[in-house]
Amino acid sequence: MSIIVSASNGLADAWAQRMQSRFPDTDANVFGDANVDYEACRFLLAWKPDPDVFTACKNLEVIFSLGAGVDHLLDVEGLPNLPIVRIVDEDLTTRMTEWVVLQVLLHQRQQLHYLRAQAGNQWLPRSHPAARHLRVGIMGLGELGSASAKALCALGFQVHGWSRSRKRGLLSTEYVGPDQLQPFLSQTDVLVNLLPLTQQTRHLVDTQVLGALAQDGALGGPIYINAGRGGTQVEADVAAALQSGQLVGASIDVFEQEPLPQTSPLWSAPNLIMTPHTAAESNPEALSDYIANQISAYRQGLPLKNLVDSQASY
Ligand code: NDP
Ligand code: OXD
Repeated sequence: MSIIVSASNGLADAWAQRMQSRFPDTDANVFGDANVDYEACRFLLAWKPDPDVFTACKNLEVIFSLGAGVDHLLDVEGLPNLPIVRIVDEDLTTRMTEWVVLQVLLHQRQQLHYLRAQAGNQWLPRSHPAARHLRVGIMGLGELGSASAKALCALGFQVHGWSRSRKRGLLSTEYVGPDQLQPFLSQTDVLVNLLPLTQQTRHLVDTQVLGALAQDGALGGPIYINAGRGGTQVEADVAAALQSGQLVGASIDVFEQEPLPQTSPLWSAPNLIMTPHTAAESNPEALSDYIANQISAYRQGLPLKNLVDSQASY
């Protein structure tokens, strides 16, 4: 019952070593290593895996996404119809919460203005709205969206959310489904996108969605923040909205093509903070116990947790 890792992010060795030390009696290898008995592999740990792993490892039983998102797996040719477990862990959730809160505060507290002023040796105080006067709308109230919502509520922001199904009691105002997208947007000064990439969410955030955000907010116009997936936004529309002032600021961690091509209009868009898909990294040291514990449970006949819904694709 050996373990195989296929990850194109430079962390495959680290994951295999962690699994090997957790299961000394089991082989844990990286796909492509010499002398691996691929037919013995039962567990695949994958991040944007090599499609050949599915041809070589014919006896897989469970696939572990090395991330909370699974779009990187679902479109790989030859993906077998097996249970897919995604990462749901406090370490990853905390990292994402930190990033979201940081970005909301950077815009609320006018940090881009102060960085520009400092670069020009200028002392330029500017007032900022109180948290209680800003309406933050979170698209995607799952593991990550809910945690960010709680943290922002604790700081005093007015937080509401939009998802596919109602989360009873999480927030006083929740919007559900396509019919409630417009009312959700019209009450939003700061839009936080934490949606998975699915057929329904692809290119959802476009000129129309950005144009439907509240225009009368305390920051003088809306802010857009995305750490979900780049494919959920139309990047040319986001860049145009920043250029025209329709958006007064944005923070983006995820892009349709990564690394972001040099030709992207986002590189020169004003008031945009970009990070290179580092909002919440899946750290092998922090997260290997989560996967190892699930493998142990599975071997004992216990159910797997945090399985991907193959119909919903997340
Ligand atoms: P979850 O599956 O827990 O939550 C997804 C949320 O999105 C749910 O609330 C779901 O609604 C909602 N949703 C899905 N489809 C739709 C739709 N069509 N309309 C409205 N709402 C929808 O995922 P996580 O919170 O764990 O992760 C979210 C995403 O964050 C991941 O898929 C990944 O893409 C991204 N991510 C990015 C990272 C980074 O470093 N930038 C790190 C980790 C994750 P419902 O609750 O009703 O099911
Ligand atoms: C993830 C990611 O999905 O890092 O976990 O993007």
